[in-house]
Amino acid sequence: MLLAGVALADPPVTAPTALPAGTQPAAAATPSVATPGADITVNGAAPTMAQLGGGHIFISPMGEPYHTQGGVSAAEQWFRDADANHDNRITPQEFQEDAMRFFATLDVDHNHLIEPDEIDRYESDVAPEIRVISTYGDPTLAKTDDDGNVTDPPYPSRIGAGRFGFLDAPEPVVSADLNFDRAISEQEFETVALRRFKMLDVNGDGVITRDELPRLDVHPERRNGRGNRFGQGGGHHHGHGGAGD
Ligand SMILES: [Ca+2]
Ligand SMILES: [Ca+2]
Ligand SMILES: [Ca+2]
Repeated sequence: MLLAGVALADPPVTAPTALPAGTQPAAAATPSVATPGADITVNGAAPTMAQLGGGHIFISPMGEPYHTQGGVSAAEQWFRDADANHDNRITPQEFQEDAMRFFATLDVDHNHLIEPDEIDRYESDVAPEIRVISTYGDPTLAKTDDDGNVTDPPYPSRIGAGRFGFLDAPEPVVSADLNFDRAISEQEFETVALRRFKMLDVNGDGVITRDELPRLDVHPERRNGRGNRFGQGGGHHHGHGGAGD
């Protein structure tokens, strides 16, 4: 769809002089925009209207897995769901409501806490993809020099859920346990949601728009090197998956 829009904005040059004398160049003033399913207007379109990229697996900032089959990316699907009033901005309230809706799905026994058995369920049943922790780089990027010395491929910069989301949070639910009592309260989850909101509101204007969100790889499993523009270059974690050294 976007490509179609680009093509419209930059039409092939056809020689207007080829028109027979007296023929009105009627179509010129009204370029055809009858692209099927096009809900994006070219004129004055806000940059926030561009869909979020990325692949078909996405872990939301609060840890909810999204899977899409085609069409929109999983990140885009999350944005649309979180943007409850569909104004292309996610407010802190919308972000927290999205978080607490997800919290309720994790709080199986409805005691307003996510406790260890519910964390286990989250990690093994709800979002098993976050457990696929690889500390090894893409083997196709390994280099062998003339002497046969092999240079390991670069380590991936993200592990766990961090490979599928905007934030470098390998386990976004457990990391909301602010007081380390092995349970996540509603208040903790809300507090952490607001913190994560602020991290993603890069320009600090109080709303999250699509254009300020980090770009996601289509193939996050191949992500390595420096990661995206969200940075985290400072050794936020060390890629050993908590296995102990
Ligand atoms: Ca909104
Ligand atoms: Ca519970
Ligand atoms: Ca913002």
